[in-house]
Amino acid sequence: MKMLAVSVLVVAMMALTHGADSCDFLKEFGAMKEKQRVMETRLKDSETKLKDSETRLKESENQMLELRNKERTKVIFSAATEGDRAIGPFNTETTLIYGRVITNIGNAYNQSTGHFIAPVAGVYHFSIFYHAGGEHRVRLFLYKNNHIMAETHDHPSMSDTADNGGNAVFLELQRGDNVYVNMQVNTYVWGSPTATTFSGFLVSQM
Ligand SMILES: *[C@@H]1O[C@H](CO)[C@@H](O)[C@H](O)[C@H]1NC(C)=O
Ligand SMILES: [Ca+2]
Repeated sequence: MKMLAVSVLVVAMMALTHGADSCDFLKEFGAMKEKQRVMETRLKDSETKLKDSETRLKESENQMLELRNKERTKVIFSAATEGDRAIGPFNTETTLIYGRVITNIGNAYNQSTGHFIAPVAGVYHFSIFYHAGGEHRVRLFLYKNNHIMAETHDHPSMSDTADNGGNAVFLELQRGDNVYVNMQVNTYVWGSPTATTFSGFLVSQM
């Protein structure tokens, strides 16, 4: 509006000093007003475009940060049973405690409970291996919350002196899901700090 007032003043002064007739004066004034209107519209368009660009840039930045955070989330653990001793048999299904932590990046595995709690939603990979005397039954269940997702099983026999077995599985987990290994009733494994292990890692966040 200030610009318009100045324009009016300039045009009025031109009209006075040059003695132009009022018709020319009005024409010129009208043309200037139109030019100004066009320029104001263009300025508004540019401002809108700039705002759009800023919004898009902000969105891109947020997406980049989100991706970077996802990449930084590392969850990797390996744990083994402790001591060189028999574990079991028990008269109820019992969680096998892998008390010796080998690797625990992200601290999602708890060696006092034997539970792995997913810190983020995603696809995880788990594996279990065991060693046991062949004359005993071995049966380990890998649980997700209250559901058996994988197991490893060996029948008792007197003809083999030792068993080694295992299993591995990919699981889709929500944050807070609980993964652990139970020994079936009346089964047994050899508690070994190297042969009987439970491992897992986050493959991909979702
Ligand atoms: C592991 O579990 C025990 C028993 O629930 C708890 O007291 C302890 O704080 C947990 N450790 C970690 C590192 O979360
Ligand atoms: Ca056997």
